[in-house]
Amino acid sequence: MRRILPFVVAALVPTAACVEPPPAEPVFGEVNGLPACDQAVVDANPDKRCFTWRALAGVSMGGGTASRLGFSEPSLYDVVGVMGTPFADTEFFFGMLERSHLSGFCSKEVLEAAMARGESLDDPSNPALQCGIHDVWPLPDGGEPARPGYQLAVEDSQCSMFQSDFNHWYRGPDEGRGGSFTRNGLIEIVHDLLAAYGNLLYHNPESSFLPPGVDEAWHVVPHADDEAQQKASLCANPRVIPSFYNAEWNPDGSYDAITFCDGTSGRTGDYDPQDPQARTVPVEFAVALDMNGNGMRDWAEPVLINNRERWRDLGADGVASVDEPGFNAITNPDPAGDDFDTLQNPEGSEANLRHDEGESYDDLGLDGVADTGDFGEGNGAYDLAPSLQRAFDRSPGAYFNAMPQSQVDRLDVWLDAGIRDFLNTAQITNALFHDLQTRQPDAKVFNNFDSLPGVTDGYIYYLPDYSRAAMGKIAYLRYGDPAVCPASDDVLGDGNHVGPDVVDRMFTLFSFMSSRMPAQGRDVAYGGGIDDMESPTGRLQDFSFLVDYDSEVLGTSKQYGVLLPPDYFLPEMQEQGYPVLYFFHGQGMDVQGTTAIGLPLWPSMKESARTDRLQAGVTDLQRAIIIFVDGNCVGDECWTGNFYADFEGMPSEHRRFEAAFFELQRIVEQSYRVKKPELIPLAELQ
Ligand SMILES: [Ca+2]
Ligand SMILES: [Ca+2]
Ligand SMILES: [Ca+2]
Ligand SMILES: [Ca+2]
Repeated sequence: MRRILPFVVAALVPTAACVEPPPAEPVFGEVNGLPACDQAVVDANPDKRCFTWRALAGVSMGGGTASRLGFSEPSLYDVVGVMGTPFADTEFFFGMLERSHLSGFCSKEVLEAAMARGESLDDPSNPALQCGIHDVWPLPDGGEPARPGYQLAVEDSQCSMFQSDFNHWYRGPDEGRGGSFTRNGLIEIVHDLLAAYGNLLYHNPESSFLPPGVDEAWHVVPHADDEAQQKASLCANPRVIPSFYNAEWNPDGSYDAITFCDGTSGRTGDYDPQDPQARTVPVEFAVALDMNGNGMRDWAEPVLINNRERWRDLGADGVASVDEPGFNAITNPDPAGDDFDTLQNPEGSEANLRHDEGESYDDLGLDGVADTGDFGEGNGAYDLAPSLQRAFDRSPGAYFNAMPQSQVDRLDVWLDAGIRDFLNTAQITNALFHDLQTRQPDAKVFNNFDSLPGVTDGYIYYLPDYSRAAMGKIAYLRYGDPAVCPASDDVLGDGNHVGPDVVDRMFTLFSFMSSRMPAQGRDVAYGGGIDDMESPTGRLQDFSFLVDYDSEVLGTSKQYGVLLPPDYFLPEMQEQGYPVLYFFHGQGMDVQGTTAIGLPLWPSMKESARTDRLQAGVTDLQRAIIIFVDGNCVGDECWTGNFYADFEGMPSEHRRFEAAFFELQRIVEQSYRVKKPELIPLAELQ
């Protein structure tokens, strides 16, 4: 070996003045222990786009998580996929819950009149007690409303906005719903939701979960061995809360509020007091008004909500549409043009379930009653319960609105939602999309799969052009055939929560995500069988598997699913990294199931099913690592889903699921060959 003498080397080194300094290594920031395309590196490199090579996506509960985390920590992700979620816009969602699922009770006067006539409040067949509006499925004989008060689909410009009232929670047809979502199941979901977000129906300084005046013992430990006994004990011992003021039903405090039990033995969303299990499920998050003083919530007795000061939701003009000059129900239904509509007038301030500047309100505190001195009363400002305000602040739309513009420009977003989803996800996602489009004009909406660019004759996931140029940085697919509106329930399952299109939805999501990161050769096809891919055992289990790990954050063992790309074990790839995509499942799903569902993506990362691509030797999906995150409840954590959130409503030390997700990402990035953040010149991205 030839040795260069030190003085010779020294002589060969040019003087410092002549040296072109090496380009400074970009310094990526760190967020939650993960390298990030933080603002400093993005701002310092306007001619490049920063890629973290991470993407987030989820469905239903998980779609809310993907949008919440993706928009609150945009420097960590390149692409966010939000599938079929009612949690896309927290404000709209809770507005819907309050005005629909938790409402529909007769007025104080109507109920008192019925009592004065000696009528039972526990009689669903009494026509005088029908004050709610709700959709019905299945349709009663002949397709006609069976009783006064029943109403078929409530139409708006978006096909249908299904309506529920407290005693009738709409579930729609079984087809396309995905999961049974019975009344008992929905009660569990609301318990979990409010355990995660905190109770949004009241302000209670003593508890972030229980209504004011309800003691800590009014709680069933989820999945405890003696769960049934706990429930029976609570239902036999309702709590009585005197002087629970409420503007609508208890303005003088003369009635007692009570805790109550609900439930059904059937696969239904309805409450029937004659059902043998009608009063077996404690509703921990709400109180009812015991107007007839019998110690239980009768069918017609109202559930109370005291979470914001009362206001006139009439728009800034303070005038209801019917009173606006020129009103005509047919030809001029909204003279001032301020009626809210999720599609046609998302900026409308009348009937948008939100207190807008200029709308009059009662400065009487959250109970709406004068001289009770409760939270917010007489302070000259419009007040919400702090828990409600916090939930609104943490809405995906609020996070998106707070993002720096350079992150808005960096991020690609995929949204989908069914136009006949029993949970009204399209209507809610419309509200989020409006926020997104306001900041990112390059956002496009597509009605049903056939309208995606490049699809001419029947939909297959590999047909559309998923590029930014064709679909926009933000693309929103509203699935379900809009041509059949308004007779929405005639089409069984089309446009429902999961829909008949669930496989198309998954492949379309992954195709979008794949197209939004430079492939850098990860789309070169491999022919042959699995044997040719050289994995440790030569079986698919090498690529698709579950991993147990110890979570320090949660203090327990957890599990995640993995899908490794087909070339992961090839010798020539051992120095190569891959993008990583995290997927959050919804309630009624689990990590085992979603890991299995993800397996069909594997062949599409290996070669194409499309003739021209097959000939060109490219794949349909670029190769990436997919991680399936577990959102299920273990032990007493919750009932059906943890929302991947750090809990506000329940003791949080073992319920820090958001912190646990960041821990999981750190573990994944140490365990697999995940690509590091990278700056790519814009010219290379054309
Ligand atoms: Ca009662
Ligand atoms: Ca309003
Ligand atoms: Ca108005
Ligand atoms: Ca106030």
